[in-house]
Amino acid sequence: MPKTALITGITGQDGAYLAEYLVKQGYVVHGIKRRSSSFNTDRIDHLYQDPHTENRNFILHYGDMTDSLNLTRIIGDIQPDEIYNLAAQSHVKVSFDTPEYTANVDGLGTLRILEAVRMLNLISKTRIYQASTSELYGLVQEVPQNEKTPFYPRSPYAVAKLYAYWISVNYREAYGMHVSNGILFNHESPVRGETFVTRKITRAVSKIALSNQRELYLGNLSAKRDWGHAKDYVRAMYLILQQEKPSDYVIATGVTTSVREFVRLAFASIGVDVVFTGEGLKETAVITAVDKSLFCQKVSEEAYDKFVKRIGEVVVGVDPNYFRPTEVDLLIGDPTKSKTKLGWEPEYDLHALIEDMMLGDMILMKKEDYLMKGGYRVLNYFE
Ligand code: NAP
Ligand code: G4F
Repeated sequence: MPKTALITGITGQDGAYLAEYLVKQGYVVHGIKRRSSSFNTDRIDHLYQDPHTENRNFILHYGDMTDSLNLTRIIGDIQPDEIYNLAAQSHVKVSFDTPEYTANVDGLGTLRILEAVRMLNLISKTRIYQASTSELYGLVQEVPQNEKTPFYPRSPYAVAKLYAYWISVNYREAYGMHVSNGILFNHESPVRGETFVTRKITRAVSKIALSNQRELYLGNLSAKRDWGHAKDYVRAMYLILQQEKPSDYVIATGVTTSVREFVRLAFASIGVDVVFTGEGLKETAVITAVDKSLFCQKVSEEAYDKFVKRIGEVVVGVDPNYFRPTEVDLLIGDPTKSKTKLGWEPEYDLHALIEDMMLGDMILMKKEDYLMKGGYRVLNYFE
């Protein structure tokens, strides 16, 4: 019999990569998606199977992390071998605007899953992965951070995730459940949500190169993150649930980079040198040189002629609206435990990650460029 997995948050970045990975491992994958007024399944459309297909191995259910009855019914119907609880209001800045909702989904949502498994007498059958986060370390108490580093959350998101972390540990200890926390550091990809900083940068750099955007505005350029690739990180989730005993693991690359440096590397990947000058709100990045052959190879010859005229101009500025009331300044993980116990190794370094994201966004933005230039008649509903 193939194993059955249930993924909450299957329409998100990690949900999509994990679903694809588990289908390849021979699993029957069930996912919970929210009802929304427009399609929210872009990332998993390639896995979709018509409901009339026999022996489907990819099945979606409507549900919501705020609805206990719905979650309990789905878990009872499927009786999964593994649950990957990835659903969350996952944007740190947005959690300051929606703290109660974030607590409900990210904190209590986890409790709802755990309680459903307990009430349905699935404790001996169902293993649970909880999507914990390096945001728990917040105002870091130790550098680098490992499984024993004390937590100091700095946002409503991180506080909600702190509850989820500890309620998972508590159910493991109180009821002997196979529940594990993956304390994942930032991981990105070409399908990363568009408002997280890396994707905001790779999208903007692509648009700026095609002359469809003049400037990019960011918040705290000095924040440092340990950025990996989501493809590598979903493999770690799977490995965590294959362990005989449940435990908590840091998943990270062990390398940290500032937002400022990420911007510089994204431009450099298409042959553009930018230099940062000024301080605080007055800090800007200016184009200083363009490598013609790399730019033409990665963008296009047509775009080069226009872009090269921008040497000396500002392309990045600071907008305080993107600052957070409390910031996490530095994250860098120590993945020793996951490397030794899980045998996990990331395949992507930061350069490979940026190449992958820039390639994806350049293709996307070229398509948009084509559409903007009249390749497609945009529907106007008020016409
Ligand atoms: P993401 O792209 O924002 O995906 C979040 C998923 O949760 C989406 O499928 C979303 O549905 C779903 N969701 C949100 N609210 C929900 C609700 N009320 N009920 C049901 N589903 C809901 O996040 P991600 O980057 O894949 O991250 C996956 C998980 O890992 C999250 O729990 C996140 O907090 C955690 N995490 C992420 C990172 C990272 O760097 N990516 C690091 C550490 C931990 P829609 O598509 O409909 O919005
Ligand atoms: O890309 P970010 O929004 O990610 P953040 O806050 O680190 O959270 C992500 O990673 C966590 C793991 O550590 C996850 F748990 C969480 O769900 C999410 O996936 O911001 C990264 C850094 C921050 O310091 C932020 O202040 O970039 C800084 N930043 C600077 N300018 C910006 C911007 N962030 C965003 N989103 N937008 C900006 O314009």
